[in-house]
Amino acid sequence: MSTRVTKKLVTPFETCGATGAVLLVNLYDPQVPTLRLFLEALERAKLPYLITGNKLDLVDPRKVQQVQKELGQEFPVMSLLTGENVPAVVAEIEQRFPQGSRIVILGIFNSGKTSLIARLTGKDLRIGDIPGTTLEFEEHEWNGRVLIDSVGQVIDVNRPLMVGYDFTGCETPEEMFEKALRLEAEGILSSLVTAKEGFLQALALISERLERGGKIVTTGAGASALVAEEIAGQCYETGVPCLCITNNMAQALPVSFAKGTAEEEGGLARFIADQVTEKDVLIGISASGGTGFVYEAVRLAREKGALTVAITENLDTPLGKNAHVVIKSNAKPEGPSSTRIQTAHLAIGHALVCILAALRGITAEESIRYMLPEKIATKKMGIK
Ligand SMILES: Nc1nc2c(ncn2[C@@H]2O[C@H](COP(=O)(O)OP(=O)(O)OP(=O)(O)O)[C@@H](O)[C@H]2O)c(=O)[nH]1
Ligand SMILES: [Mg+2]
Repeated sequence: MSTRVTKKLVTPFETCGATGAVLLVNLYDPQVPTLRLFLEALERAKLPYLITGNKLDLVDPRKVQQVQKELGQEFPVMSLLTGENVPAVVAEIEQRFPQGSRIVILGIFNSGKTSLIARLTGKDLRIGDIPGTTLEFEEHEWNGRVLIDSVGQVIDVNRPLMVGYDFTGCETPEEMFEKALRLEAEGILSSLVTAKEGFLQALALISERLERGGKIVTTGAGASALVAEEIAGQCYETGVPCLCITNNMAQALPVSFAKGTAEEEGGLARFIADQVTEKDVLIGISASGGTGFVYEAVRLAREKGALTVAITENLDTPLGKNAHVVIKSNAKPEGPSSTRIQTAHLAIGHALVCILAALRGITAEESIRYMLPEKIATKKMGIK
């Protein structure tokens, strides 16, 4: 019923035989543009649905109103953790979907889909804050109905030309190019609101650390490793001491061969945290917020007294929870291959380093000096 596409999942919920759906909204990190995709797909499948907000314990009433406004409808809200308003939501599900219904529980990862099913059925199910705890569709009997647990990421397979971008409607490479660049720009601009508060907080705290002689350490995996490297490079061009450590094996070689580090994520996390002192800043970058060595390095560095900053798309994740400050992008939805999130993270990183430079009064001339090659005498080839 679910098809694995590398790390991500296709959810053709139209084929799971559902007669109704509950769309769970994580009020703490609602990700409205992705929820709109879910709603569009529900409308297309003509499936009766009920929206309900979860994690009420983590937000104030203003946030609830804001999410409801953005989604253009009111819906019941609850906390599966504290139990607040859960009976009312359950009653609404029962009333809405008669006995014999097959109800698919939809929502972004960590919205509490499996938690809801566990609560209703009394079963002991796998629940956790790592993105993608549930990786298969699974059916559970409840009260004369079937509840179908689903995966927390929808890749819309009805858009066959969607890899990184949805090219539906584009006929020529020129149109595709224009669309791709517009979508990249949108990913940056829609992060303006979600990232601003964390960005300004991080900026002030990082400035303090740098003034007191601290350095920046950046880390990330895969595409986020490239973002981490670029931030470190920009730091160097503006005179900020910065070290970048990723899971790039070429970079980890001396350590990995000698000590076995990087064979498992815990070792790499320890290695990264070892390079961070209590004076320093660790910036952990992870689009998902669930990269093991990144969130663990952040936890360890924080324990040592370092300032920790997360750049991520997903707030309600181990990385989001472990860092002192979260700079949240809002570039989703993506196709199976994410591009806009990294573009947004690069823009955030560039802004961070350039504003730090401006605040420190670094001039263009000084910056050029940081970039000039500096020659020092070196031995002749072959002399040992
Ligand atoms: N604070 C808070 N946490 C909650 C609530 N409901 C669930 N959680 C937590 O949120 C995390 C995700 O819960 P799951 O039920 O695994 O979420 P899911 O939607 O099934 O996630 P995936 O399987 O990854 O798609 C877990 O750590 C839960 O304990 C709530 O009402 N409040
Ligand atoms: Mg689950």
